[in-house]
Amino acid sequence: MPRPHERLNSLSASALLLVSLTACTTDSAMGPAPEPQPQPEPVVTTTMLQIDFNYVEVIKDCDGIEGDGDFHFRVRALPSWANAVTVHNRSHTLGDGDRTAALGRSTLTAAANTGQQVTVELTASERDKPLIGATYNDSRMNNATRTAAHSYRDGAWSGQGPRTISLGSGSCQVRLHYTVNQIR
Ligand SMILES: [Ca+2]
Ligand SMILES: [Ca+2]
Repeated sequence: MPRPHERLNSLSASALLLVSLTACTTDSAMGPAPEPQPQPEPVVTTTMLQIDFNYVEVIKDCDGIEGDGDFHFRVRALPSWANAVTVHNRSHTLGDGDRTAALGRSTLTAAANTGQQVTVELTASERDKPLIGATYNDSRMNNATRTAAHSYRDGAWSGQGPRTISLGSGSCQVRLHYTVNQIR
């Protein structure tokens, strides 16, 4: 024999069930079911990142008293959701303290999912020519590469603002200057 309060709970549950069933019955008695409405397109939220590749600066030209350095710079943006973008891929003759012109701008749009990433990559070489024989890359700047990653998390991109990527050391050094801005 259930105790009084248990019995009351049981009655309440039955009453709720009854109300629920009654509601269903009433709805279907109101007439034919309404036409199914077309489903709205799912909202795709996107984010937009703008990267200005400002210039590559030659800090030390890898040639010293022999003259200006004979550089080749490649700059790429590598989005995790799309193909790599080659921003710049050219040779330059530059001495200590010289810099390239502006390299360009990449505007990248992605689904706003945490984990999206853009890697900025600088690759540089400096050519030397012996008195006799073929040119070769200076061993201190021989397709040197370095990257910096920017990732999207909870609505914001990491590493916004002015950034740099440096290659080399001592008398053979270059540096990419770029700026990261989240547009959306
Ligand atoms: Ca050199
Ligand atoms: Ca050289």
